[in-house]
Amino acid sequence: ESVDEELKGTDTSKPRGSKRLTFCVEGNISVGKSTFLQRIANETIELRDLVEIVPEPVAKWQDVGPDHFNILDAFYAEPQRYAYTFQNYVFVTRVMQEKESSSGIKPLRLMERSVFSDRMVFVRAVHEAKWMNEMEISIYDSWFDPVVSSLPGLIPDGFIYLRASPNTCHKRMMIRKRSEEGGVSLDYLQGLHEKHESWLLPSKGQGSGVLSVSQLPIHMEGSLHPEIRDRVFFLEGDH
Ligand code: TTP
Repeated sequence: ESVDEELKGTDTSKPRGSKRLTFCVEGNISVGKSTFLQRIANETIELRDLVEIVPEPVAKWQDVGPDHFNILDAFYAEPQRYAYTFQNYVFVTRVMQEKESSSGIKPLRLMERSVFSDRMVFVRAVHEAKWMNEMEISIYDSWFDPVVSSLPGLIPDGFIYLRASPNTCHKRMMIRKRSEEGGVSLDYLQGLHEKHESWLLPSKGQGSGVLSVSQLPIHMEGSLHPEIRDRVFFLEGDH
């Protein structure tokens, strides 16, 4: 409800004809991003006409081309072989998804994840795990900033961080049982959690309250635009 209030507030305070706002919903694997977005899309009648939901293109990763390759599965089965290929395809599908949703007229757009979490969370994790080698990370880095800068639709007005303990996410992942994620360990989720934290909440002690606005700058590290500093909303999701 607090989020609904927040979003309504954000939206109605905007004068007619002003730029559409885009927020990206972030958080660990299985934290509940899709559920959160579906609730907004389906259960909150007043918001339905105001908010366009852009889900993550997971289905595109599970069914590629006429041969129906499952690249998400290939990545988890052989991460060292496919991490770069997978992260490259994740980026490309986000660009396609953004293009498809860019002509919408609803004043608020909520997207599941962003190229920034790809870069700041997953690409870092696979590099640390040595699933991407130095050459591959250099290739990724060499195109990331210039390509993102040339596609302004990929840069959101802010982030909504759904935050829960890695334990909670692990339990939810076990219940969901997505077949590709059988080998995802609590340790891996712990690593992803820490990367979300240092990216979106670089200073600890800001985690209380149902909905708060972090006034803290986002770590820049070359990949975040200064205009989205101070625009991180976060929700505690352990319940
Ligand atoms: P998530 O983006 O975390 O989506 P989800 O469906 O788990 O989210 P929720 O339950 O909160 O709705 O990840 C989808 C899968 O893709 C997951 O196994 C992690 C993997 N993944 C990567 O390995 N690299 C990436 O860059 C991204 C975005 C996802």
